[in-house]
Amino acid sequence: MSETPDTLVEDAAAVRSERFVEVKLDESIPNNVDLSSDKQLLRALETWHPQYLEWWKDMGPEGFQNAEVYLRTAVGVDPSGWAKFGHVKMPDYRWGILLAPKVEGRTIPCGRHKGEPAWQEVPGEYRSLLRRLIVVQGDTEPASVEQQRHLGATAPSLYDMRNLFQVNVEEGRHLWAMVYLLVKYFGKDGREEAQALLERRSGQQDNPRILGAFNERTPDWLSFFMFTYFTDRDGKMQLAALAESGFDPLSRSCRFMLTEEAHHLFVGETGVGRTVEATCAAMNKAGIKDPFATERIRALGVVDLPLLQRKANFHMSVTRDLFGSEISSNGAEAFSSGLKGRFNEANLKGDDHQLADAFYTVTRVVDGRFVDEQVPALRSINSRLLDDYIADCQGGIDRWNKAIEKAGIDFKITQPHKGFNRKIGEFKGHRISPDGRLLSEAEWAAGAGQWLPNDADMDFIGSLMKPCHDKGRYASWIAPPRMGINNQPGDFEYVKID
Ligand code: BYC
Ligand code: FE
Ligand code: FE
Repeated sequence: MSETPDTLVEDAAAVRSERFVEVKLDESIPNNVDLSSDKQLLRALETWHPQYLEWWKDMGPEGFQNAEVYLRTAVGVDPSGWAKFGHVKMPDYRWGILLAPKVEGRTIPCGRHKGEPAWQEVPGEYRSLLRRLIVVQGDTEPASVEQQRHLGATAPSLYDMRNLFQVNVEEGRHLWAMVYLLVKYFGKDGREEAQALLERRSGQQDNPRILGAFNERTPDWLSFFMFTYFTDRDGKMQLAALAESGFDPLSRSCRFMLTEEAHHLFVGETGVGRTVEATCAAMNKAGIKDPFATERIRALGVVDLPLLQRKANFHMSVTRDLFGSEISSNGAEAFSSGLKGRFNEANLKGDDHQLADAFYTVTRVVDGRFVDEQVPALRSINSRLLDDYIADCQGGIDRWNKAIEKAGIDFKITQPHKGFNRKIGEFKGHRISPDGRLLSEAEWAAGAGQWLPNDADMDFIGSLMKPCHDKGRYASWIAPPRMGINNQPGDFEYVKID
C-alpha cells in the first residue's frame, strides 16, 4: 500500500506534538507531559496535590493567603513567551509540571556511558543514587519557602512583597517538578519520598531539611536578599549540573527550572543593590564619608556597608557548604554514572568528559598550612562546581562595588576565603579568617564579631524591619527599583491586601 498524503500529515503532526508538547492548562494539574494519558500517575499526583496545598497553607507565606498577588505563572515552555502575569491568590496559583522540550537524539554527555542515548527510563544500576539526587534537590525547594514564611509581614514595599511571593510559588513549583519525577519513575518508594518532602521541616530538631543552609533562619529581608543572591545561585549551579544528566526527564525538568531561577537571582542582586544605593545616598546627603561611622550611619535608617559585608560572609559560607565535601566519592560516582554533569558540561571544550586521567587543584589544610594539591578530577567534582560557583558570584558583587565607588565611598564588598566559616569539607574543623589566615580558637573568638553578623547587628536589622505596605512607597533602607515588574508603573498595587 502506498502512503497517502493523509498519513504523512498525521506523522508530521505527531512529530510536532512530540517536540512542542502543548501545555494543558485546563487540567487539574497544568502540564506538558500528557498526564491525562497515564491514569496511575495522574491518580498519584492528584492524591499528593491536596496534601501539598495543606503544606502550603501551613508552611507557606503567613498572613497573605487571601491577598491578591501580581504573579507570573508559567503557561508554556517557549523561551520567547512562557509566562503570563495577573493578580491571583497564592493558594489558587496554577502549579504545573513543565519540562523543557525534548532534544531529539540527545546522548549522555559525560562519564562511562558518554555518547550512549540519554536514558528515558531510570537506569536500574543507578536507581538509588538518582533517587537521592532528586530527593535532595526537591527537599531544598519547600525548605526555602518555610524559611521565608514570616517575611511578608515586614516587607519594605508591595513590590518586594510580590517578589518574595513570586519566588515562593516558583520554589513550590520546583518541588512539583521533582515530585513528578519521583512519582512517575520510582513507584512506591518514589511516592513515599514525595510524602516525606512534605513532612520534613526547616529548622526542626527531629525532622529537619536535608542540607545545612536550609535549616538556617531567614529572619529579615537582608537575609532574604542575600539568600536569593547566594543560595539560589547554588540552585542555579546544581540545576545546571543536573540539566546535564543522562537521565533525560531530570535534564528537561532542570532546564525549565533554570528559566524561573533567573528571576530569583535578580531579586537577590537588585535587593542588595538597592540597599547599597539607599545607604550611599543617605551617607552622601548627611556628608558622611567614613563607611565605619556605624552609629551615625545607622541613625539615618540605613544599613552600614560593613554590616552588609558580614551578612554576605555568613550567606556565602553556609552556601559553599551546600556543594558537599570538596573531595567526594559520591560526587565522583554521580559524574561517572552520567547522572550529574559539571557546570556547562556539554560546552566544555578540549575535555574528554570522562576524566579518568585528569587532575584538579584542590586547596587543603595540611599540617597547619594551606596546600594546593593535585587530586583526581573525578573525586574533586564537587570542588570544581564550588569554584565555578564562587566565580559566578562575583559579577553582582562587582556591580554593587561599582555603585559604592560611584558614590565616592571608600569601601569594597569582597568574597571571604573559601575556607572561612565552613562546616563541610576540607576546611571543616579549622578556624580561618576572611582574608585566609589559619587562626587559633582564641583568635577566631576575638574576630568572629567583625566577620559575621553579631547580636547588635541583628538587633539593628530587626529594628529596620517595619512594614511599608503603601502603594509606591519604600522603607528608608532600600531604594525603589529602576523598573516595575512587567513594566508596571511606580504606584502599581502589586499586592492587594484584604
Ligand atoms: N548539609 O560526599 P559528600 C536549590 C551530606 S539549592 C548536610 O560530601 P555529596 C535552592 C550528603 O548528602 C541546590 N548534609 O557530598 C536554592 C551525603 O549524605 P549521604 C540543591 C550534607 O554526596 C534556594 C554526605 O553528607 N540541589 O535548589 O556529593 C532556594 C556526604 O556527602 C551537606 C542539590 O544539592 C550539607 N551542606 O553531596 C530553593 C543537588 N552536604 O548521602 C532551592 C542534589 C553534603 O552520605 N544534591 N551532605 O547520606 C547533590 O548533588 C549532592 O547530594 C550534594 C553533595 C551537592 C548535596
Ligand atoms: Fe528552586
Ligand atoms: Fe530559586
